Amino acid sequence: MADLEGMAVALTRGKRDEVVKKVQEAIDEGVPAATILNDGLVGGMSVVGERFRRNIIYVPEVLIAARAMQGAMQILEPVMADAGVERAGTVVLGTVKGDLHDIGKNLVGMMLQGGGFEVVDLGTDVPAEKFVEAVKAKKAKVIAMSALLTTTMPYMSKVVDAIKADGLSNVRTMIGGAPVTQRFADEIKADGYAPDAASAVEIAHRLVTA
Ligand code: B1M
Repeated sequence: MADLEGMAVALTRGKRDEVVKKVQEAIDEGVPAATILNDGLVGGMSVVGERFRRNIIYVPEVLIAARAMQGAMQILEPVMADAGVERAGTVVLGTVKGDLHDIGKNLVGMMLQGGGFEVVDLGTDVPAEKFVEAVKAKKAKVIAMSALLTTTMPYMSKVVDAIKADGLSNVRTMIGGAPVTQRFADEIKADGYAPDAASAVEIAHRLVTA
């Protein structure tokens, strides 16, 4: 019988091969892809996110769990596409122009993927036009921006303004990164701010359902 609980536990421990094996067994037994995703993988990644937020585990453990999640998604994604499983939404993610820091941004991307989102990662040094193009091309609901430098933070407001100038009123923006604060998010009229990767998932869910 499919072991979704064991899958979630193996994911929290970053046991990639075990997670992939359990996902394959569940697929072979005909467990719906949405059940595997939500009850097994997303459940496991939520635990990882919560432990990370409470400083019970740190960046390396999250990266190892995320690697296991990615391995599982490689075999689950085609099944999900065939079954027409809806993702929580699409998030366009990137570190803003002038900024090359991507470790935190990558963690956010992995946690969002673990939270059921499709993530379009534009990488680092991303100009406003590229965010706008991607959000249109992918019909994304959320743009998530990262900045690690006090000198690149202000660029986030250019992206927020570009979204508004393009009339994309249904697209929500969220920001994060070490120097970024809720106060700054309010100042530039971003729709959300997340202090860490785990909270980014909660904020993204809130923004897509708002
Ligand atoms: Co740079 N760097 N760096 N750096 N670097 C900092 C940020 C700095 C604080 C170091 C220092 O001086 N103490 C400083 C910034 C000072 C400032 O602006 N006030 C700095 C500087 C000055 C620079 C250069 C200018 C140095 C130089 O060349 N003179 C240069 C700039 C290059 C550029 O971007 N144009 C530079 C270069 C680099 C490296 C290339 C060497 C390397 C980056 C490698 C890479 O990312 N691939 C690097 C690194 C590693 C750091 C430090 C040491 C670590 C950053 C990191 O990865 N943290 C950093 C000092 C520090 O923070 N202790 C520093 C771990 C990561 C998990 O945390 O990114 O904060 P973080 O992400 C968190 C949250 O912030 C949040 O979630 C993550 C997980 O919880 N989060 C989001 C992040 N993005 C989010 C988005 C969200 C939500 C949450 O929603 C959308």
